[in-house]
Amino acid sequence: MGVVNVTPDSFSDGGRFFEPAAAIAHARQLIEEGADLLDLGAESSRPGAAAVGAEEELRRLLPVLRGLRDAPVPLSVDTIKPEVMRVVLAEGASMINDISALRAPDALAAVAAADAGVCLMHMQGTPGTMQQQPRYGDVVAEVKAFLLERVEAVRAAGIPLQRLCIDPGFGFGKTLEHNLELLRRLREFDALGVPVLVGWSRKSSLGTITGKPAGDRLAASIAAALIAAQNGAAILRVHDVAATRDALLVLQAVEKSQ
Ligand code: HH2
Repeated sequence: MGVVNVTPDSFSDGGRFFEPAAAIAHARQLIEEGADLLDLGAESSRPGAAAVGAEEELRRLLPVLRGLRDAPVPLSVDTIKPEVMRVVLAEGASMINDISALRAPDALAAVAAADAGVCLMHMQGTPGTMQQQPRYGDVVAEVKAFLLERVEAVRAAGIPLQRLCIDPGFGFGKTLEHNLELLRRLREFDALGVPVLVGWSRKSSLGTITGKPAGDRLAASIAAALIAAQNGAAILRVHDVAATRDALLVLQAVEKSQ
């Protein structure tokens, strides 16, 4: 899953693809590099990011979504707002990636009404406060219990299991230690019976480990992506598609050679 941030303030590439033409060109580049799926986002979720209203979010998203109508891969939209979900689904989006796991009132109904995929992500707190003091007993057990509850809520709303994937939400209300434990024990999420999506690309935990800024975390991002793939992740949400794809091809070649 290649990331296309149509934002002025995303943590690693804010402002680079804010203009529709730049976002569309970037999306096409990621497809060329081998992305199987794109995730379009118009509201940054980095800690402390400014909230964006639905109208502004749609103003950013729609020209890009329309410009990619002929794209050969499915388009996901990263949003927490039901009013945005309804519009982008009507405009041809194939998937909703919701960092709040369809918890907004009316979000379940907005997605149930369409035949789209959904990513349900775990987050402790909100982007404004989530990194202040994340706390868990057993982080894997608590994230799993939350996602199980959301999977059940989504199924009760009439959305079949085949349309879902889940995401532990790396960096969303988690310390470095929480993120590492979730990655190490990622296989435990297989018990939920839906594909697992993982996003470690360029995240601050990688900066803590390597001492490098967001623009210099490519090698660290690839290492995390490969560990996630080896631990069962089905979808990797990444900014650097070409390099991640090469790394995955090596992993797959080794696995096939056995
Ligand atoms: N991470 C980000 C945004 N959306 N969605 C899912 N499902 N999983 C993630 O790990 C995830 C996500 C943050 O990355 P990015 O979009 O590059 O940054 P920003 O939120 O600042 O736009």
